[in-house]
Amino acid sequence: MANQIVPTSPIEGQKPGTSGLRKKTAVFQEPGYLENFVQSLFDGTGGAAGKTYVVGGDGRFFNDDATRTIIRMAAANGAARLIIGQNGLLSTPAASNLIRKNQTDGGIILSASHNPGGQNGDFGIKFNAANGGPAPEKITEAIYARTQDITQYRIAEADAGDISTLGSYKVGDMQVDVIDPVADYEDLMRELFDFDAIAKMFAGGFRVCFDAMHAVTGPYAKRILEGVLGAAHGSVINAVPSLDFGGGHPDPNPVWASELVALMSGTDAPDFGAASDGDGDRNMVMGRDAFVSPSDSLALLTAYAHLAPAYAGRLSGVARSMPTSQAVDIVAERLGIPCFETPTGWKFFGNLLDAGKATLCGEESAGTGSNHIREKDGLWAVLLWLNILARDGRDIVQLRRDHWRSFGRNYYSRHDYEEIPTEAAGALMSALRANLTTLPGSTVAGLTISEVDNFAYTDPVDGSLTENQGVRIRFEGGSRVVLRLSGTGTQGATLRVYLERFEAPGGDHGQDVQAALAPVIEAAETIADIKTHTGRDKADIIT
Ligand code: G16
Repeated sequence: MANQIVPTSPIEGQKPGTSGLRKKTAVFQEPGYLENFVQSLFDGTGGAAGKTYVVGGDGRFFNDDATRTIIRMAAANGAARLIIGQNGLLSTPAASNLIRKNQTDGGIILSASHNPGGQNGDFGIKFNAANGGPAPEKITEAIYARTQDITQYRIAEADAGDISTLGSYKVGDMQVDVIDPVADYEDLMRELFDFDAIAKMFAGGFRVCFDAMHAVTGPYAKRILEGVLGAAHGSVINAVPSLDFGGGHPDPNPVWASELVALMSGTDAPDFGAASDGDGDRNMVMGRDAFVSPSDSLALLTAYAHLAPAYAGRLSGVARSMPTSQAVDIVAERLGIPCFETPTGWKFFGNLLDAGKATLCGEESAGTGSNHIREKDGLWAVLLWLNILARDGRDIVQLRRDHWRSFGRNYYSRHDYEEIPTEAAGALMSALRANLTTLPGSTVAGLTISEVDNFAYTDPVDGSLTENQGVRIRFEGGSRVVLRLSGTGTQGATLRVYLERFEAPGGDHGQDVQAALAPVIEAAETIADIKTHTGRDKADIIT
């Protein structure tokens, strides 16, 4: 097999963000853009020679072309074997599972997650390490460093082969195994959950609606929920992955999953609703007319995980990202297990999971997962919920009400200001950081500031320090505001403002979330001077 060695030069801006490299699809289509990054990925991780990788993506526009390029580049770089999902499809959790199960050297996942797809949408590529988790910063830094001094890339002249047919073939000396994307994942879910109890619940008339949002989870949910567990035919909607996610925004929150929200508030609403994102790692769950916030979901799953066979008596600890509400901390305290607070980004859970310090992890950004893999897992969260409901007997709304009664409620919301000029966003954060020591003691919107800090995290396993992860403002009485800039946007900057107010057990717990948070919202807007810096009167997206 002949290989081409193509001279190239560094392309600016190939620094991976919160979750891999994300750019407009058109940027990835520019000559050499993908190739430079893939070669840097191989070079920055000690070369591809003799290695085995899992490769797959969420099926968005350019997934197929990118997969073929990666096959030819892996072959030219001497990789021994690639394990590829049929048609280049793999959900992020399924890829994480395959990396672990086959003990590969890592995986290359093609996705921009919940960002829109299509020719005018976004594309992305991320590298997962041999533990199945997102590459830690020392690896992404090494890859980025390579993008800055790259001089050539290698690509096989041979065709990438047929990735639409299950089976094995060779590209030069490299073996390519095209596998069923769902089978191994289905096996894993069977090991974790009480499938009999869930099947019995469905047979008894329990109705579910799972919105796959035209993204990769469709085939997984269809096979497992409808095929294996016997949910009614049609329980999974928008189940066929499309190149542009049906023109939608595959982000499972009440704004973008509006079709599901409408269904769940109709007169004939199913008992349980759920949605997942582009690459299948995020989830949203709902009861009738009731959105369960990701932070509450993490707290409730932690409180009831013992009803699932894999977690009964096996919770060593729990972890949440810093902006995620503190609802789970209260559960952990009552269970007598540690609760870790990490920076945003699933990669920060990897060491805790590997070291057995945490069993369940979650983030406000609709991610929940466990030690079964090293990624968050949308369908896993849905199945854990179904397992809990099947074994507990209460519906999700009642279960949550009872939980608040016993643990108190953490009212929670996130306000996003999107596509603001990068300099304006930077100035807002700098101004906040400049006031860390002067703010405590002052009263804003009737709330007295008790503590302000710029969150830094020392990993308890390897001691690595990650700084500048967002500004935390605490108020007397337990309310909290966190401000940080998103690491996943592709245009300008996105300011995220996370708002939280605790209402003790025995309270009303039934207030409208935005109304309950009104003073906290006012305080956040005033302290950060959001209007002056961004020119915006209100957030673009409120979830
Ligand atoms: C990624 C990360 C998550 C993170 C989320 C939001 O999710 O994997 O850990 O919480 O981004 O990040 P940000 O607030 O920086 O935009 P995904 O689903 O996009 O891979």
